[in-house]
Amino acid sequence: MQKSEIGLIGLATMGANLARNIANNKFKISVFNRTTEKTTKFIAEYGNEYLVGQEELKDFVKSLKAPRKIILLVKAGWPVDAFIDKLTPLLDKGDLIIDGGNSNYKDTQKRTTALKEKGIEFLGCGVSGGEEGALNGPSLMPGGSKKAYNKVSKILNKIAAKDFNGNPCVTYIGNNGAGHYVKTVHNGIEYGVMQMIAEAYEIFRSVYKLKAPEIAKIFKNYNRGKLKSYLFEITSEVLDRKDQYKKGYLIDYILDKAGQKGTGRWTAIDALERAVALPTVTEAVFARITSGEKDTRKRLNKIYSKAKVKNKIPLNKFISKLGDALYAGMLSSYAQGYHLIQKTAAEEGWEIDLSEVSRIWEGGCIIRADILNFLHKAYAKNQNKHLFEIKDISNGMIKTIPKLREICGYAQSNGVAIPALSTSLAYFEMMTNENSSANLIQGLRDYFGAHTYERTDKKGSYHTEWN
Ligand code: 2AM
Repeated sequence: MQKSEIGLIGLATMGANLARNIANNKFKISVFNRTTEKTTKFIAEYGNEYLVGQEELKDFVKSLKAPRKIILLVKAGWPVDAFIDKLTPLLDKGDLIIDGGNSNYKDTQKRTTALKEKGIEFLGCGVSGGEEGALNGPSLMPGGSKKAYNKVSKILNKIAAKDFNGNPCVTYIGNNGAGHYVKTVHNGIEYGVMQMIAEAYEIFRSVYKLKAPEIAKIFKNYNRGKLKSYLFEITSEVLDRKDQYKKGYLIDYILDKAGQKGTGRWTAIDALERAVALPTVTEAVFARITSGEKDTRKRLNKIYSKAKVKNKIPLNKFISKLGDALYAGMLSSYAQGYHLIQKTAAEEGWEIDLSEVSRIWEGGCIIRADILNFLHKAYAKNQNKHLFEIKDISNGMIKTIPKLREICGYAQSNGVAIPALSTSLAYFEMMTNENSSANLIQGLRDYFGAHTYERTDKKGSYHTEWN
């Protein structure tokens, strides 16, 4: 039997769909799963001349053309290591393992080093797009050696989604853990954007008392303009879905406790460790955590009365202002995420092209949006700039920031929590203010702890005898 071009281990939804995508593109693929029944069932349903399954790991490895290429799509964490350990004795020098799961980039760095010693190549490849993306075209963020990337670039280019110009949503991101890192930041940005959408929904619901399908219509309209994106599109669909069990809309029966798998938190922790400000993502993580405190919230809700709605802005005017506010908030969130990538790339020695990163996020992935095409062009000649200083962006910010300021004040005076929107604004205000209030912080630190301070008029470090 003819050997397969590539193999895939892990037949949960993402793995199964990615395997079908590869076979649909006429690359012969072998699949394997820890639990054999899954393989048998999958092959019974989807097997064909391009898609074959093996029950034994050694037969799976034997079925692959040399140098072997094996995609791992198993649960992130120790199961990845467990499989690598099982695989390596069966592999030869020059073979390649590609981890397509949501692995922590630090694990990817460790695995790259450990496998290199054995002569085995390793790529940590971010895959975004959920189940549908995996099947019809995900956005792919591969990191590792260029040599390893070149071994699979043909397949990755074929299976990826298409950007706005019809090119594949895949690019070589950089060495080592760079691919998984960029995927993590992608997920962090996703947390921020989703939180801002939820905050907008909350203002419509609690201040304007709109019903789910009315809010769905507003999001549908937002999705026709500069906010056009996958997340806005599916927001209107989620809000418009009638419940299948009871009268009314499904959204009103969904419990307000958000889950998380950890990539947003990793992004926030990494930003803290590297001392880069990433408040929108961090607040989005906190908002999910707060949502989990349902019982406490319920108790406290009984003690405190809600703010009375004051001076309502007419709905039509509000919709337009909020659209601008969301746009500015999203740009602020992107600015933070991109700045984090820039700083990390410099520290890790990765050459990450932010124009390319924006381009491969134009299609396939969860944050795909018209804004990304704008960022793709904006970064083309401005790799090292902060997003706020790129001319096309600053023009947009100058127009929309006043609306973000107005909306934040308005929502808060009406008792609506808008952590992501307000911190996106605060980040903008702080980053665009030459004179911060940290002179007072330094004065206080020097007062109680003799931490010293620098002066504006001369060099050196100073201490004052305050008492
Ligand atoms: P399973 O079907 O045998 O559970 C997503 O969970 C994928 O990762 C599945 O293919 C699952 O295999 C695999 N997986 C989860 N935990 C694993 C482990 N500890 N070792 C190997 N594979 C694992």
